[in-house]
Amino acid sequence: MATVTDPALTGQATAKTAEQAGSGERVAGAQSPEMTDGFHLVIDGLKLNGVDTIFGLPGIPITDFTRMAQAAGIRVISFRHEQNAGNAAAIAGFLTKKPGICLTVSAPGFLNGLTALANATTNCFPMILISGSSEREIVDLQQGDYEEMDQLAIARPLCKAAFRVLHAEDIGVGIARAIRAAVSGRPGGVYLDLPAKLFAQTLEAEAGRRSLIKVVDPAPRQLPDAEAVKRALELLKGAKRPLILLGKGAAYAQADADIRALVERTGIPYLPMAMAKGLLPDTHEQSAAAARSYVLPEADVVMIVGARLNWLLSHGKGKTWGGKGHKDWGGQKFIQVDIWPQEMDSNVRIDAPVVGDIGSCVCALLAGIGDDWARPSAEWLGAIAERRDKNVAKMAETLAKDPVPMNFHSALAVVRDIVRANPDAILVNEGANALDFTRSIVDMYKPRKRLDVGTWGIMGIGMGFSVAAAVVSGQQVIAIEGDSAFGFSGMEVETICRYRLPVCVVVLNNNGVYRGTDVNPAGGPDVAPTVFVKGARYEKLMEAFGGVGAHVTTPAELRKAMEEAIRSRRPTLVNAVIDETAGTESGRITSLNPQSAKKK
Ligand code: ADP
Ligand code: TPW
Repeated sequence: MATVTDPALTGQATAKTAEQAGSGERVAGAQSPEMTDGFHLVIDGLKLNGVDTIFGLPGIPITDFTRMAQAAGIRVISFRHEQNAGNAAAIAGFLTKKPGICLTVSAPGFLNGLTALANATTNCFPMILISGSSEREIVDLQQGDYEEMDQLAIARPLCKAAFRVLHAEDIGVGIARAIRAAVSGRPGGVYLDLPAKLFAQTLEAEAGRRSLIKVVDPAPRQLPDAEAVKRALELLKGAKRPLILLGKGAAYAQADADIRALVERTGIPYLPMAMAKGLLPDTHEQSAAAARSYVLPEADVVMIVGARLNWLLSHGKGKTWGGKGHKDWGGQKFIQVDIWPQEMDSNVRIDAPVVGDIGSCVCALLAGIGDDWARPSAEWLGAIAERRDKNVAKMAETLAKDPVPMNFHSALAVVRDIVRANPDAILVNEGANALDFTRSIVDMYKPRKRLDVGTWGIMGIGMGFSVAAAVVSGQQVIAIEGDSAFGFSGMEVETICRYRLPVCVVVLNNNGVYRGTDVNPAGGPDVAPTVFVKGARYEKLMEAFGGVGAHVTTPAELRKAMEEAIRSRRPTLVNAVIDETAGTESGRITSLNPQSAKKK
């Protein structure tokens, strides 16, 4: 049997004799034990657990590690800023159900990666941030080491679990614990601290091999209780106006066929959250997305699958749900399917919690449904269809317009057509108006094809997500970016060019954050805080690194540039100039801006 330090397996001589490992005074004889070291044990431990890609940025103490990992056959994708590498790892985790790995240097590199780690945890994406760190004894006595920081303590509150490995023989356990913590139960971010000294430690290769762990069943199924399933089905059966809400947990679960069967066999209308779009095609006749403001207050029983009743769902109460005041309950009964028991009752009472992994829960629900399930009344379905058809017709009218200058709608009508013609393409999306309009205008047809700002509404995921999506799927990526949003990770267009990734970035350029029209209230020489350089030529950034740049001002030009990008699969940036007066403050969530009660 090949061992993990077998050179044939790792693509590199991972094991060394004691002499090669540096003990020069020893004469290498037949009896010299084969040696390994911290560098190789980390690589072997990761490979043993199926890690084939690392997203990171080299420097002390991990530069050699990146070389050795590459030599050992791991794909090492090197970024220009750790936050983007971290975002790449996080979304790779979401797409693959395996922890995405981000690798950084100590203190500043670690901190740069930390936002992505915290964001991954918030969004339930499995990732492991591995950072090199400085000398423990100097850090702990605060004696001022190179890049000194107590990284473990800082990471701990921002992730699901944090571990540090001090001895080479513990590397296997450290990696195993990190993997289990990231993917089991509710997925999330894990921090793994590897001090510089650890990499250099040597160990007899055989002892090293024995210390590694191949994690068996890293994300064990969690079967729901039969009683809980029965309770949920009884509640659903008694509903007059049922609704199913699908969240990104449902997309993550990769139980696509069963989820679709559950929706179709019950005949219940459903609403997808942003990253659950495409779990069933957005054009599905049971989609109530275009009648959202009607179904939320009107539904009497709502089954939530892999979504949280957080701000994105107005906490399950208030006017959105038919309540009188902003904290009033609308009277719905809730069924919630989630792997994390503590999610239940977080905002409103959950009448029928179904705790388990979504695959197992949906399977159990399907089994309990049987063949004689009564579909919802024609009255409920008809009322939804009426609103939906009206809203769809209204939107079609808006999209058919061809205003000069181009605006969000006329540009996104093009993107909608392109995505329809390329349903396997992965859409990355960030911005405010650029986000909200894309979400509502561009239909998705397949699961896990829409990646966006998630639970925090974070800017800066764009290029990191795009790189990872292209790397792990090999598919075309289309990134629809507000001009402000793009700026947060824009330098990674070099990374996209370097790895020749099929990414087409479309910057919806309206000269600023939200819009480009604000003026400095004091009338001084500085522009307003939300305003950028007018007429910026973002496409030249892509050209600077050998990619294709296009400057477009009409839907026809936009269509041509996007079609060419997809045909050629070349890195492309389309600077789509739109009306600088288009868009609203904060997009759809303008009401979240605090307003002082004080009279102006
Ligand atoms: P959205 O933003 O789409 O509403 P959230 O991120 O708020 O979705 O919610 C996702 C939910 O899915 C979380 O509560 C998480 O615990 C749950 N979840 C994630 N993966 C699984 C899984 N495999 N099985 C069950 N629940 C899951
Ligand atoms: C890490 C606040 C939300 S949306 C946005 C900002 C700065 C940019 C909106 O302008 P853009 O889009 O991208 O040009 P558009 O279509 O409206 O013109 N910092 C972080 N995250 C968030 N969410 C912000 C700031 C914000």
